[in-house]
Amino acid sequence: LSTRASTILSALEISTSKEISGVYDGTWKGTGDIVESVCPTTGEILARVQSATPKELQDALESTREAYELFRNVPAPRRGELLRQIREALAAKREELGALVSLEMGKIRTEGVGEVQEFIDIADYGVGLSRMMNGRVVASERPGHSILEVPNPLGVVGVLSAFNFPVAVYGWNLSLSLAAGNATIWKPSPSTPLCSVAVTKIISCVLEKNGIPGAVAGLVIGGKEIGEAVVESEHVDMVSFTGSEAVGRQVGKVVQTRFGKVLLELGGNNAAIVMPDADLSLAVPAVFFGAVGTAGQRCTSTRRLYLHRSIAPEFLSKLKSLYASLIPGDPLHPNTLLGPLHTKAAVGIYSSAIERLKSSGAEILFGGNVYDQDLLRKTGLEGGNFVTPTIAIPTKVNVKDDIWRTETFAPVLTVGVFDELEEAISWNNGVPQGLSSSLWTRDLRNLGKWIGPEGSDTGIVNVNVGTSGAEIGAAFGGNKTTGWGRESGGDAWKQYVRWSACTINFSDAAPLAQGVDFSG
Ligand code: UN1
Repeated sequence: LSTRASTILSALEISTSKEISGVYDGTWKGTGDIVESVCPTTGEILARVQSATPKELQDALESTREAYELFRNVPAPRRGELLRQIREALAAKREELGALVSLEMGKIRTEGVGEVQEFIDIADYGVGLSRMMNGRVVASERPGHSILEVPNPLGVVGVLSAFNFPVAVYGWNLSLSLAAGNATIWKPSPSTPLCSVAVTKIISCVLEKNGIPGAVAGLVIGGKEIGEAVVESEHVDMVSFTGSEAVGRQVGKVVQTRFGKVLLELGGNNAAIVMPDADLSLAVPAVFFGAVGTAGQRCTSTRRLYLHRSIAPEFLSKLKSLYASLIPGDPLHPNTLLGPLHTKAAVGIYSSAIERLKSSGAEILFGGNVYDQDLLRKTGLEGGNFVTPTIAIPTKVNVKDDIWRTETFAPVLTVGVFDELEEAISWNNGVPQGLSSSLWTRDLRNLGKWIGPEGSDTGIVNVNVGTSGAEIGAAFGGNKTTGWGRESGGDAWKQYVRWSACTINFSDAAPLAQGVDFSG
């Protein structure tokens, strides 16, 4: 193993000499297929992780269930105290975990550390929430009666997360779920197993130290069949899934068939709209970060750019110079802004998207190719999945066309020019996905239109803020084929509880509602 990798792994007490257990339900185990963690920057195999066998998964599901049955009786503020300790333990390893995210996922260091910070933030939020998950008292129409709305723990929450946020998205789910009194079982992306092992180690330490069963935060690493088994399991009350639309559609159907709860975070195809009165000194760098940050691998990455005709040439020339300043590099290096794509397969998807754009007659204003291997060899990055961020201008905007409708998980930005805001909003809304969108303007009238009933139909609707980089306080999620799920802040916690409407009679009579008389 390279020193670059072994320093990071040993700082997190991940053994580099033997195979790593990928299942935790109070004890570490795993005798299933081997999952390899491959560094997207160098192609180096970082570790071999033992996944769950079907039997180990069933055992873990049972342990999680048992852990829930105990944990649901722990008072909520006490659960908050556990989250506070988890938050402290994560903060103590912030830099190390952030570096591991960069090493294994490929995002740049500040974003890797930022992702751990996002977990810390949502854990803080969970601490507060643990004393504020209030029900309500509702006025009854009957004398001497009261109606209570009581939030109780839900059960077991299965969290299926994606490679692109291997720490934060689990953090959103764990924090709310734990505050609510549930046990979780985490099935991470099989291509980022080390991040999930490192995070689970930190959390299990806190739980065990407090005498709480470790299966309250279980882990099962594995491939498709393990994911399917979690989704099908009657032990799992809610499935929170982040990933592609195609898989999400399956997950939704299967969970619905057994009447479980489901929370879906699927694709994004996010647009930024720039009005003539926008402050370009803010809008250009924001679009640059939105489209190129994380090498275009956020669900919230900017994929479509709609420019008002009057500012389009100036905007594009400024944006192009920012693109031209990019040098691909090791994401662990503090000066790098552009890391690799996560997998070789993603490079293929990038290339076919470029082909499709070219064959449709689109102008490639910038990029459009995989990085020159000779250039990469000079910096020792020839094993990495590097592609040039691309700006493409199709011959026209037709949101019915695949060029505009498909989410390509790579840094490809497609540009269109409009004359009226209404036209740009209709393009924004014309695609199947509905995650994030961003309008750049100083004019209140545009803002009102954008956030109102005729405005953007996405879950995240920003003004003078890019499409990506949401804080934890707002509910995160999207509409339409994005799956309608909401995670993180806002009222998202309300999905992680079982609501009971309790009508209580304190009187000496038993009147029926609506004045119904059944006395004969
Ligand atoms: C994702 O892309 O899956 O808004 C999550 C953002 C981050 C979370 C993204 N806070 O970009």
